[in-house]
Amino acid sequence: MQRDIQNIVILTGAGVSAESGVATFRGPDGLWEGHRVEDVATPEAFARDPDLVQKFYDARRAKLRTVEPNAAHRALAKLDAHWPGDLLLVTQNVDDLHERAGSKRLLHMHGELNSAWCLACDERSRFDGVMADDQACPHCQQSGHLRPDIVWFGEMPYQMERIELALAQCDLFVSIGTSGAVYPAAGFVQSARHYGAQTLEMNLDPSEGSFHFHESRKGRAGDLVPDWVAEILRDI
Ligand code: BV8
Repeated sequence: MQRDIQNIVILTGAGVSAESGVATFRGPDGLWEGHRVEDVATPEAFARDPDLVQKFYDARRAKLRTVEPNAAHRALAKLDAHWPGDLLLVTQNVDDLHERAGSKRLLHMHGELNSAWCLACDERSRFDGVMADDQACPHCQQSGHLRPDIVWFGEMPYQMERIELALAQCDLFVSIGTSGAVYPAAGFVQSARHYGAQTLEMNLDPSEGSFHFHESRKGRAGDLVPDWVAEILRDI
């Protein structure tokens, strides 16, 4: 690694949670009861069949209680605790494994399973129950207006200005466990390179955007990420 790395942006995708037992989207385990994510994770699907979509997210929210962070999540949390420069972990994942491992400088650009968005009062609140049961909003107490606080296809990802600023200021952009299939996240490597950052990918298979990266390491996140964190912390 270059010695003059101060500011780091890390992007993670479903591959970082795979070894915790959380299904990825486009791998062999990537379908949910025969549904492609693209067919369920849309406002149109929610309008057409809210119960199906709520059940899709209720099932994934319940699954969170049965899984634990893995070595990759823990290594990234260690980096968060010890890195003296700027560090922003941007996750596409809607699970809570990065925060449970201890990452603090973290944002969920595609939302979170453990958050509910009330369409009656527009407030968001922590939620770990069953949304298909028409529970009341903790803020306005009205029932039947909660939707998963998830960014669906066709919806604007969260905190894009903050992400773009971090990409403009970073010296190193690292992409871990993502297929590079979904935008705008898949375009972050090009933005980072445009601003002169070094770029590193760690993935089980080369992503769709692998050719954009200066360096690409092939393997499981649970193996590659702890080694990389040890390497970069050795250089500080
Ligand atoms: C938007 C929440 C605009 C749902 C998700 C062309 C150009 C630009 C945009 C588009 C375009 N065509 C269509 C679009 C729009 C669309 C898009 O990109 N579609 C794709 C399918 C082409 N994008 C959007 O709609 C986005 N919004 O563009 O808004 C806009 C502008 C103005 C105003 C309003 C709107 C919103 C996208 C967000 C959709 N929501 N998630 C949910 O989670 O239920 S996306 C979904 O895919 C997940 O968030 C997931 O994180 C994301 C990406 O998937 P990955 O994380 O990469 O997972 P995947 O399974 O694909 O890959 C896993 C990888 O890990 C693999 O490479 C595998 O090899 C690797 N792996 C596996 N095991 C391991 C491993 N690696 C390491 N170790 C292991 N053990």
